[in-house]
Amino acid sequence: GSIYKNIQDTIGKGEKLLAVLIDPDKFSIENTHRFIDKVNKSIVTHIFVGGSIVDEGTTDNVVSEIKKHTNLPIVLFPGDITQITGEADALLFLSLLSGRHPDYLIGKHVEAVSKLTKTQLEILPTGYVLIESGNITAVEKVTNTKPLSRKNIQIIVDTAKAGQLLGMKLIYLEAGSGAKTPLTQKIISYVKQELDIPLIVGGGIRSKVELDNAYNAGADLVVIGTAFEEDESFFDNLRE
Ligand code: 1GP
Repeated sequence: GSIYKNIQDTIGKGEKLLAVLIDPDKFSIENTHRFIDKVNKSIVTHIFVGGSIVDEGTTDNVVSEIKKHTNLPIVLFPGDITQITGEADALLFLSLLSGRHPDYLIGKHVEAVSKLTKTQLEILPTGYVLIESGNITAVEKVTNTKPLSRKNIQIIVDTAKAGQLLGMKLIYLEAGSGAKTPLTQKIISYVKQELDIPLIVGGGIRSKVELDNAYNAGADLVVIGTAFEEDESFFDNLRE
């Protein structure tokens, strides 16, 4: 439980965490050294690896390569079972609580067990809550589930809280990769107030202001993918 404990300890000290999300499908492996060098020199604390659709074997190769160049924890954020690799340090064991698709609530999890038990991955049970963002994102398409409406904050809060009551260790509020607008501070703060477990927030965060907004509203760990994919110097601009 070292990665989870580290997250808790860091939050306990009043510090915030930042993950870069690497989609193995879009990542050019020959650039790993240069890319991860930038990550190492930035304020990033975690490397998340995952994507909606990734060719089998690609995640394994990408994670092994990243590992050669960093000591940061590598956490799988898998779009499907084929993205599970023992090369990483931990895995977000995601339940898509915003949807009502049995595969993403329990089905895929059962299928994953035989693979997981062959690894040393630290398993992080995570309630994954997709919220509408103005455009249809990959998660919605791939899982064929509807995101929660931004207008009904009580449903969002209750969904996250239900995840905690089910024993999940993290809640991930997701606007979707490439979301038009990130989640509002109101949504983040209302959810945070009801939770005793760490809160991850991601989707559509493209500036220092938006990052700080998420932190100030109560996000403990923010995930950024697209902004860094589009501009590798993005994290240089996030220093205090
Ligand atoms: C997606 O929350 C992450 O699952 C990151 O989203 O690519 O929009 O930064 P972005």
